[in-house]
Parts: sequence; structure tokens; C-alpha cells
Amino acid sequence: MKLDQVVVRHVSLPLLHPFETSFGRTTTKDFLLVSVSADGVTGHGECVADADPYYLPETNATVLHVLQDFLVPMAFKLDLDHPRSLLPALAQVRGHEMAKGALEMAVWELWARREGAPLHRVLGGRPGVIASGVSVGLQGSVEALVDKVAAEVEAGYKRIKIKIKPGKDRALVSAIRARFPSVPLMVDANSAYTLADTALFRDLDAFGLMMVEQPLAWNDVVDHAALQRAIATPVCLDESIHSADDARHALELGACRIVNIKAGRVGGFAGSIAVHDVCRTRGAAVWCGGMLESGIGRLANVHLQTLPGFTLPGDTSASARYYAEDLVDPPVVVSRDGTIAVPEGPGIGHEIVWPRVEKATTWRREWRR
Ligand code: OSB
Ligand code: MG
Repeated sequence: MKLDQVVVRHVSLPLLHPFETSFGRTTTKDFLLVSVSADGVTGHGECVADADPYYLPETNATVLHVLQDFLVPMAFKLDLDHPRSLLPALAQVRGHEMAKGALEMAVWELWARREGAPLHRVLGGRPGVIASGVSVGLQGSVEALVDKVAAEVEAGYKRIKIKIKPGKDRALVSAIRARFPSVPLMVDANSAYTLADTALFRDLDAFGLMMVEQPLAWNDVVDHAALQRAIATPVCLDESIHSADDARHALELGACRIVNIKAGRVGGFAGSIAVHDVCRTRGAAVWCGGMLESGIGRLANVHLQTLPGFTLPGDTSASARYYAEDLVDPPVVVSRDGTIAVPEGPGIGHEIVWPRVEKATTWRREWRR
């Protein structure tokens, strides 16, 4: 398969509620939507880069640059036998996993549509449902957070993740545990702490958390290994893992026991499958992270987490928690039992509502082979 055309749209969608983490507050989701065409069929991939480099170094601007000047010209030279061949063919470009991932996921989606198959089938997953969890951002007060968590527990979500940062940690966990002694609960620090905070994480051991996600620096595994040795709660890595080798190194060092897989952070679906396989072989659980995606990226996440190693509920929750109107129809919905149905239609499996995409598009670039 030779790609004929690549289109990149910059899409700006207002969030229903601001989402706050230790690295900042997001009120609008600004992302790049990559569309690839071959022989009259088009597939789509949602990029997970943000406008700013606060989560990881890539931004929408670096993604555009790397796609335009390197990845798209390289991809136009290929004759692909399968989407899994794309990521290795882009290896001359070091890093830039989010740029690679957006292009690569669009190619898998195109491939699935060509086959008339749902994405999960070409990825090697299964039909059915996936277990849904939520990520709750930092709130204005402890009471507001507990109320928010109560609403999500009530809605049926199978696990609750809360964001923490220095000064907003113990008290939040303690208040939630006082009200919900046994709800599956975890925290995500987005790299806000150092080894000097080891005592805090020892204290958190008392709350029976499922895991603590990325407590230390985004580019560190050595200190995470020291922290994991010092605490009972499993450490989960997010920001630190960009490839199967990163996962292997982290597990080898004892830096984590669980890995959060975001396809866009590991170069796309082939990278995700490779991280998944490394973890599965070594007995480490994985789950699927989220980046506040629109329905396009959200559905890609739904399909990905049907692979057998995704044994823990992920961060894929209902579209309605984020957007007044999603870009896909139907939107992603969560049942009363905390599950999401895996679509059976071709590709991501729900219709993309193009008038809504066009309305939210602020600029567009297009390249032809
Ligand atoms: O660290 O998992 C994270 C959102 C933006 C950036 C980083 C993260 C997150 C989330 C939200 O936790 C997950 C979601 O609901 O999409
Ligand atoms: Mg995280």
C-alpha cells in the first residue's frame, strides 16, 4: 500500500470543565488530526501532543514540523505490506513519538477500513466490552474533589484516579478513603515529586492504592526504582515510557510494576503492542491511558485495550465528561456497569461528524505523493 495523501488539521475543542494536573490547567483541547489516504480510502489518527511542552517535550508545532519535513516525505516513499512496518521505517527520526504515533495510527485505521474490519481485529484484540476508569483532575477544594469522585463512583466507573501535587496529596487521598474505604483508587503525580518525598509515598501505602503513577521525573527510571524499593504500593510509569526498550529497562531496574500505555506516547499502535508484549512476558500489568481525546482518539484507545495484557481499567471514560458535542456519532458512552462497548464497524467504528470537525478546525495542511 502506497499513501497518496496526508492531511493535518488543527482542531480546537472547548472542554466542558477545566482539567488541572500538577503541570497545568487545560481549558481547550488543541490537537492535530492526521488523515491518510490510499486508493480512495482514508484513515484518521488523533495526535496526543498539546499546544505546550508541559506533559512531555513535543508540541503541536514540533509535530507539524516533523511530519511535514521528515515523516510524511519518508512515508510517501514506502510500499507498506502492513501498518506494523511503518514505525520501524521511521526509525531514522529519533524520538518524536507523538508525531510518529499520529501518522501511524491513521495508517492502521486506514488499513482496518480497507479490510472492512474493526480496528481491534487488525490490532489482534477481541470484541466485547472494556472496563472503564476515570481520571479526576485537581479541584478547588477537598470537598469539591470528594463530591466529584462520589458522582463518578455513582456512575459506575470501575476505578478512580485522582491527580496529586505537592501540598495536595495526603489530605485528598485520606478524604476519599474516609468516604469510600474500598473503591479501586490510584493517584497520578505527573512527575511533581522527588526522592526527598519518599516519606509521603510511604504514608500513602496505608491507603491501599492500586498504584502511584509517575511520581518522579519524566525522564527518570533510576530514582523510580529507588522509590519502588522503599514503598509497598506499585509504581506505574507513564511519561518515562516511549518504547518497548524503555519498558524493558524500567522493569529490569524495578522502576515500576505497572505501565500506562498511551499509543501516541510510544509511536503508535505497533509501539503499544511491543510495550504490551514486553510487560506481559514479564508479568507486569498494563492499562490504557488517556489524553482528554476527542471521540476519534478515544475510540482508538477503546480498541487498543482489547489486547489481553490490558488487565486493569484504563482512563478511557465517556465523551460527555469532556465535550458538549463529540466529533463522533454516537459518542463514547459508559454503561451502568462501568464498561464501554467495543465497536464492530470498520476502523474506529463510529461515524466522524465532519461538519463538527470542520467547524472546530483552525488550520489545515495537505501533502500529496
Ligand atoms: O498523565 O494521564 C495523564 C491528561 C492529560 C495529560 C496527562 C494525563 C491526563 C489524564 C487524563 O490523566 C486522562 C483522560 O481522561 O483522558
Ligand atoms: Mg499520567
